[in-house]
Amino acid sequence: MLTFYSDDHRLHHGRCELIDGELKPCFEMPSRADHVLQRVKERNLGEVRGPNDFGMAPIERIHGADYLTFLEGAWARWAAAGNPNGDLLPFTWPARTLRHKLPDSLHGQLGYYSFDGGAPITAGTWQAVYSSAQVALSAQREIAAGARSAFALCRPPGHHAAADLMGGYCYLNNAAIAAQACLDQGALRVAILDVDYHHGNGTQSIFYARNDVLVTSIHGDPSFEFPFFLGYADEVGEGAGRGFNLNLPLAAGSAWDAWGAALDSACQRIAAYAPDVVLVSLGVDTFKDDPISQFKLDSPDYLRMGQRIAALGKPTLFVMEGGYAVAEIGINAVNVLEGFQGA
Ligand code: OKP
Ligand code: ZN
Repeated sequence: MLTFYSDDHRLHHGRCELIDGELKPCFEMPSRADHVLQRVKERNLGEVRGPNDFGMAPIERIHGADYLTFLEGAWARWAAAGNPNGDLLPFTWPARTLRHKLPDSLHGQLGYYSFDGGAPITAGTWQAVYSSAQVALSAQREIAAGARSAFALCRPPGHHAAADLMGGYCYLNNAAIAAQACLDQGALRVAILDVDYHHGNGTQSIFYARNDVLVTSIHGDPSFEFPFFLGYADEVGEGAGRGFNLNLPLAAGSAWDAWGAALDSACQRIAAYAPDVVLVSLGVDTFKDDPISQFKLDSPDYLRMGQRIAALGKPTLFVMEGGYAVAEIGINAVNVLEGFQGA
């Protein structure tokens, strides 16, 4: 299996996030990708390639032009306005009772284009997220050209990013951009399987009214877990997309018995959909020692996960999402890929 990877991810290194009233170093850190890359090499998974540059057009198929302009230019505006000592972080959002009108100010726009305070913009964020999307697109090309599988080692992750909204460490929705590229290059149906511990609210919202992308997700129940405001089982899609969104929320403490049963359900729905391509949003924050999550998967479970996905018998694009137990993230992510290949 080919892996696609860019060193540009290093240009995005947020300093802190607010956790339980304290500023702590961001869990979403560059060493995450380093560990995955190191494990890919250790296990001889296959060649590692840099991304091609497909430009802005495939990104604009998913994200709004105004949002992209804001994201690309935010740091320069922040720097021009003074001498930034910290990262750019939002602190006011257009919640209930407030107007959803784009204000002129940088901080107002930052709140308008985000849904939480967990996605810092730094000097190198735009270059990093742009390259992360190109990594996903490069792996997608491999699938379009006939490969059975490919691995996009994306960082920053993407599944919380909606068409014009960042949050949850995510800015550009790499998986959605790649799924749309599959369709634009001739696929009729793409199935997304989001195995990250957190619900992929961005991916769900992007495809919610469409039936050419089936979105399935297994995640911590939003009644207790981030992102709290999307990801319930009764969200089944709308309009033409009705019946093409499947959420499988699970209780805190879920281990392989419950998780594997949910994976079976998702895979049955995907098989019935008969997709041309399966795209896996591959988060490994379901791991028992993940510092911000509450599932109990163990490292060998990730081999089983890969085997079950392989049994779908479809061309499969793996796109890296979360996973914060930094020392084990490589083992767990590559176990999914090895389970897939060995099956
Ligand atoms: C991104 B991905 C924990 C705060 C959680 C956001 C988590 C984003 C996860 N106290 N903040 O889905 O792995
Ligand atoms: Zn996650």
